[in-house]
Amino acid sequence: MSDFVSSFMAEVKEKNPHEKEFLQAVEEVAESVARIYDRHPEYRSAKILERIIEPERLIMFRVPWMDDQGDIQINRGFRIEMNSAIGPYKGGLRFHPSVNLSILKFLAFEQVFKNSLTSLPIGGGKGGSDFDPKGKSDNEVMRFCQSFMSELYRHIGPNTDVPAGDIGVGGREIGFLFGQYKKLKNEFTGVLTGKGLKWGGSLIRPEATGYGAVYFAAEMLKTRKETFEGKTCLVSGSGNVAQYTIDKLIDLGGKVVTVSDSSGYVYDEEGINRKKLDYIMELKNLRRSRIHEYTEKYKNAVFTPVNPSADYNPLWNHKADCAFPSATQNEINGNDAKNLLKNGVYVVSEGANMPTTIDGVKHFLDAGILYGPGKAANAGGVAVSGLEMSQNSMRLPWTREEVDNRLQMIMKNIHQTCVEMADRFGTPGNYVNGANIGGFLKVADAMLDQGLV
Ligand code: NDP
Ligand code: 2IT
Repeated sequence: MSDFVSSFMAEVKEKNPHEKEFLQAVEEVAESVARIYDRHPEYRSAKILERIIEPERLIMFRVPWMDDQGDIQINRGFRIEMNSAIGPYKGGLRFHPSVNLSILKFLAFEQVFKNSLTSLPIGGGKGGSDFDPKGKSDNEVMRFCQSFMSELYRHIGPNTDVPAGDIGVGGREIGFLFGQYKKLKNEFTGVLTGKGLKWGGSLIRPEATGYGAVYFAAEMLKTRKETFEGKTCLVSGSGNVAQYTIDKLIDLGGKVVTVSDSSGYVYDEEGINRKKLDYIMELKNLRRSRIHEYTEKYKNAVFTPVNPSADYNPLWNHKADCAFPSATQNEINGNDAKNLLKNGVYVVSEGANMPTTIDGVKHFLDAGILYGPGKAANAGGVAVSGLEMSQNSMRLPWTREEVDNRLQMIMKNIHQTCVEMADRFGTPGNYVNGANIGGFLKVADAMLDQGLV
């Protein structure tokens, strides 16, 4: 660790002692920014990184709602408006019992760089609640969303802050949130993305994160003149990102052998074909059920429960070529990274945000594999959100092909930026530095232009 990074991190730790996920995300970026500061003292003297790590605004609020039994429930709501140098705050909402300030600050921080990489005019934000949608009725989810929006509506707007989905927030939740915003503001605007297709949503938005993670991996493979044809892939998660990652991998000739949720994972040696993927979508999206049920229908597949506090996750210990972590943060630790490498994995494209611990990242970088960090590899979701905003502003929807072509172009450009920046700053092939530096420079220049605000 350079002197700059250790003294900078010591200060950040002192100010945010309990925010371990946030500190992890900042440390990784600081290592890359140190390279920029060495060559460009103007960013150092303007204290750009020191400013970027402080949210422009942080909103925290009470979310009271009534459950189906008539009992009062209280959750906590958050919105972190992290950086608006290049556009309105933009980023998802996460509803999950683990949500806290550290997790949302890390996500908002990552979002700033990710959104910058998309080349669209979107700043960074994130929000959510410790509400757990699991096991709740549609009416309970609706009442919660209405209460959440009854406070959030005064802080957001199509030119101010545009939330979207993340873990636990999909089409159903965006619908309830949009309905309440529209009622309170008496305005039909593009204030949220991931909307339904009949009321302002964009084609390809549901698919975008997963498709984008595969497009990014395809670009990485291209640098070695390879394709997905015949490659075995490990995918974690079974939600939005995992489903469309599998969809695109099937399209491109890959063989996906795993899928998971927070209770464990399924290994299907024969591979998940389109029919099986349809079943996963039915299980997760319609029946809102658990992934182990997959093995009740497809008897050759094996379900293994996973203990989250174990030393390693057996999902990452199968022979494969590629891995697409698509569940949550820190799902690949140092042991998992070693297991992946031992099993022949040489392509990792992160659909999830920060799924790999710092130790795990180090193993991937030392091994020189094709490792695409989340802020680059999963930027397709927010990129198509940006395209949804454009279509809303024009009041003109684009076709599926138009949006998919733009998504492919954006992922290609992000890949190119990563490669060029990694080269220019002396670490060829290091997509972590490439993404951090590429994302940072645009935001930093905008901040310099706009003065000390
Ligand atoms: P979903 O809610 O649709 O699915 C989440 C999946 O991850 C579920 O299978 C869930 O299992 C599993 N999961 C969630 N938390 C944990 C945990 N603590 N341990 C193990 N498994 C867990 O969310 P998304 O697919 O939208 O999001 C997945 C990841 O992708 C997140 O990191 C998110 O930040 C990131 N991402 C999402 C984007 C989007 O557009 N949606 C864009 C860019 C990144 P279970 O059902 O058991 O909870
Ligand atoms: O992490 C992410 O990029 C998202 N959850 C999507 C954000 C968005 O605004 O579409």
